[in-house]
Amino acid sequence: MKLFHSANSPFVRQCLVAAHELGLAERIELVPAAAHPINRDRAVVEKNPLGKIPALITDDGSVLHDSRVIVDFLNDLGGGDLVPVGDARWSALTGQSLADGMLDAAVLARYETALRPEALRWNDWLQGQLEKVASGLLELESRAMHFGDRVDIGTIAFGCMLGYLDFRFAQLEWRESHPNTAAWFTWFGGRDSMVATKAPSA
Ligand SMILES: N[C@@H](CCC(=O)N[C@@H](CS)C(=O)NCC(=O)O)C(=O)O
Repeated sequence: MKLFHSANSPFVRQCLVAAHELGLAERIELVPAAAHPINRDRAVVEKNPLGKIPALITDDGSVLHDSRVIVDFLNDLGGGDLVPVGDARWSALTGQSLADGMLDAAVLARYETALRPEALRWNDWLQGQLEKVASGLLELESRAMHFGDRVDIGTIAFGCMLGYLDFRFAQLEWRESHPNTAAWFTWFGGRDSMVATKAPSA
């Protein structure tokens, strides 16, 4: 399998964390990609018209995206239980949805400050994105104390989202006002799968 990859992408990281947890990491060849909303990486666009990463090319040549589909596929391939069944399924899926929505907002906020020319920036819009992150963190704070030792699509997504905040938005100092989340992330962030996939400069 080949995975279009950037070590800075929290969505790619979710796939890699899942692969490590499932014992599949060795079977994935990482293909460096420079996904960018304007200067689109043509090699990625050829496989994923959206030009976004992650995109996975399976051993039979099929192309899978986005991160949720890839994690689900890897879980199936590895016979894992990262996608819970029964009642736990809906909570895990909704957690994944919340974390991914926070990441979408954080990545857009990052693009706004790192990519958009200064004269075109719109501070209200930026603040709106950061408010999504803030209200998501509040919800996570009420959930984190119930996570226990869960490792699934929901907790993986939350872990990678928090890792991205540490990487790109350290100034938010989210730990100070979210102690339950901080305590949980001390444990989750120390898992081998998370350590092995940490962004290099984080
Ligand atoms: N919903 C997608 C989001 C992926 C995404 O936004 N990836 C970013 C990199 S972190 C990207 O490819 N950005 C390039 C673009 O927006 O065109 C997923 O879960 O995989």
